[in-house]
Amino acid sequence: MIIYRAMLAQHIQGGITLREFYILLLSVLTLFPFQTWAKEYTIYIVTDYERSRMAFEPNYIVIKPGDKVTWVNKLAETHNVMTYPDGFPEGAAGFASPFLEQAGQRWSHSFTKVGTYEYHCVPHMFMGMRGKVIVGSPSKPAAMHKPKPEEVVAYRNILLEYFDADQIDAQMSKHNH
Ligand SMILES: [Cu+2]
Repeated sequence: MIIYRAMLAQHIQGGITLREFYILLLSVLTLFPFQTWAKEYTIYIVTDYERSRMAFEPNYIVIKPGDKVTWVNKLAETHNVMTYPDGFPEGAAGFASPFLEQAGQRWSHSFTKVGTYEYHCVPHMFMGMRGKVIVGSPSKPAAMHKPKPEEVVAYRNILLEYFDADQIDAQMSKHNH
């Protein structure tokens, strides 16, 4: 660190001192905080009765930390947006929206921690209604959340309101919970 500072001081010789450089850097960061550059993304929640298709569009996006994603329900059909119990990076939090039932109803989430977020719609999980948000760069498998047994039980209980136990257990073992 000391060597680095010395090198930096050499590189800005003749201009400003290192102290002035830090003061300048600090003022720039104060004037243009992180949030200034945050972007907003929209994902449509699509209900297509004719093709028996329920989907998030797009179902894969890459964003930056601080960006906000808003899910918008296109039709008056019940959907939600919920991370799988192991579908978010270690040290981050999962998320779950309330049920969106009306056309035009929306829900937003801001992402701060880098990594992979895998989510689905609980009522239409078995129709393949899922999506992925990559914040910064994808998580390595070891960097994903490992749900505690009680988290898995709580998740299974939510699913039991919609599906048969057999279906759920087959799905959960496939997903390696
Ligand atoms: Cu759905």
